[in-house]
Amino acid sequence: MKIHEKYIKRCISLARNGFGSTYPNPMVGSVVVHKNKIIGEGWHQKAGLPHAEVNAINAVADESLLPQSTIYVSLEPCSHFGKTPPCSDLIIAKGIKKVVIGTVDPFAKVAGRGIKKLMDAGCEVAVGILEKECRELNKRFFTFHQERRPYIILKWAQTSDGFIAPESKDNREPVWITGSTSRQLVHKWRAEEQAILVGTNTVIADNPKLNTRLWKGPDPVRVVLDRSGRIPKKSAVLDGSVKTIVFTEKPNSYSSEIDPGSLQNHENLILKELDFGKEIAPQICEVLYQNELQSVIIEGGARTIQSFIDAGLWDEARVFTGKATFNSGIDSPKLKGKLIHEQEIGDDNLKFYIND
Ligand code: AOF
Ligand code: ZN
Repeated sequence: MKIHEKYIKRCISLARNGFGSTYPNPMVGSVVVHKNKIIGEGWHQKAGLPHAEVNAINAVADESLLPQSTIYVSLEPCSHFGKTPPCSDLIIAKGIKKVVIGTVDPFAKVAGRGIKKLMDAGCEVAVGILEKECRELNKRFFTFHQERRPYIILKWAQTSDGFIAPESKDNREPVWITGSTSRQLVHKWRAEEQAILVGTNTVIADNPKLNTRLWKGPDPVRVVLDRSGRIPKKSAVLDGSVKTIVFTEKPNSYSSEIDPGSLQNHENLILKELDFGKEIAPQICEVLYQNELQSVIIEGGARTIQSFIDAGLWDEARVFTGKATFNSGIDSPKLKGKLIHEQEIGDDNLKFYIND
């Protein structure tokens, strides 16, 4: 029904106001409609603060209109006592009889129970309005709860002749394939995800800081693969300035090699044992899930990215192609995905793929 879609669309744009501040909660928006007019709006601002429905209901000036109103919400109203009391109880208590919901909540404590509560109380409930858009809005939250792993974004830059890096050799200077605007965009992306992952060779070749210094935003948790401890212990990724998970074969000998004096915060360094003889991607996903990381951006190198592609463990790929050519070097990852968007950024080309 078009009218429902119009109001759920409004819920989605309200929800987006919470982008970046609701984690681990989803972004949710809600409107209260009386006689085809919005009389209250709200969104979830931050975990621990009231949910969207509470804010929308509180924004209604004349409470006596609520029993003749419809409440719209982009995500199923909750049914559990978490940091706040259940929204479905509030809706019932306020006498609201009609509830229109974008999509079911995948969170195990809710997952249909909010809808059931409302229906048992005699509310008229419609579910699945702009469902795809409502799930897309919280793609990280949905993937995390349904697949029990983080939402995975692959990012790399390749030359126009298809190389991700020049031939590996020790002590080479980092080589830039993309321009400054693309680099700034990557820092924005880093600020949007909860974790950033790189493999050993990327750290050795580029000594990346993996932070968001070109953009205002939080630094993601660092995830570093260092099978046999080849990464120089003075690398920027091991400075302990943010939480850092290092996957290695021998965590015990690893920790003894790290100079405590070079670490800004020792507790930020978490060493995890990984069986590199088996597929690594599922094991990494499991640890990130246990650490409640809902998303990760994987920034290289080719082998690390390829191991996630081969395991089918990726959701999006963002691929820059620069004007430069290397003639030889390390081949860029091979991926079969659906191209959904393409744009030019300065002299670079950027393609977005999804795994479908
Ligand atoms: C809603 N409306 O606006 C949001 C919901 O710990 P709590 O109490 O904040 O509950 C968090 C869970 O509630 C979260 O995992 C998700 O399932 C749901 N989020 N529900 O009714 C909202 N943000
Ligand atoms: Zn709620």
